[in-house]
Amino acid sequence: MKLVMMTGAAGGVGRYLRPLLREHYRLLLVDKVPVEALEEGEQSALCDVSDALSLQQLMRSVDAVVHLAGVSVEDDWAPIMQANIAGCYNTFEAARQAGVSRLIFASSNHAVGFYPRAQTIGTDVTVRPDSRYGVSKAFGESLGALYAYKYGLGVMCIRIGNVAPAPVDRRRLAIWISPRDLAQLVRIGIEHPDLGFELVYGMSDNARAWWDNSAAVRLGYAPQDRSEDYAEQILAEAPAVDPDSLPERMQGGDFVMVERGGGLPQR
Ligand code: 15L
Repeated sequence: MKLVMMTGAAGGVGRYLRPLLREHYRLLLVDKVPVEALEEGEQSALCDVSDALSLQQLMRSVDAVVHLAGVSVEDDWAPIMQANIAGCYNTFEAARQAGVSRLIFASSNHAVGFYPRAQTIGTDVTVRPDSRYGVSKAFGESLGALYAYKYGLGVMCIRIGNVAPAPVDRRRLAIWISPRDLAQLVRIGIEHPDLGFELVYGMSDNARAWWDNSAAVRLGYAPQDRSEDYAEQILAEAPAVDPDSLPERMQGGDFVMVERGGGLPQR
């Protein structure tokens, strides 16, 4: 059984993925805070992604890394630079030094949040980050390309929409991904025989999507969940909004408003 290391394993996405991945892999769960409630097949280690040497030591017998660690919303530049820029570099570099063969990077839709919702985009467009956080995710994607093309690391960057058991609002009807669909994408990143550099959208089968996810479909992705199953209830409960406002027109939603008179986005 392959050994898969997950950084940021104590976070929300890590908690969703653990039970789905441990059916297939031995898991090394790494975080700067303790990872709770270990199950059979799971081991954990305390490590901050600022600690490049420890990362490399931990990766010694690891087959694949699922890199989730980092700041997960907009924030000040200092924490983003430390965790999402330097920490992301440390993780890719440690994987190279340790001879890891696959790295799955949790990117975000906020790398392209300044595209209008009226435009369907694939993964071939240039980035349009909506925040410093979005810039850090675009940086991680760029690192992924460097390590794939220059060093032969198999890299899959997943521009995740919003992971949750069900979509939580109107915007998330377009970008939602269920935990099991995300686990399927991660497994494609670990198992696909010809993975070079791949960039895909992390979304379920969403009728209201703004993204063309043919890059994922080409790799064999067949999402099992559909946000439309929740649409009637969500739309019935949705608050009235101004459809011409910037956060309603842009894919990134509230993230585009931080420092433009808007508050921090909902998680
Ligand atoms: C993200 O990238 C965040 O990590 C998550 O907390 C959500 O805010 C999500 O984007 C979203 O756009 O809904």
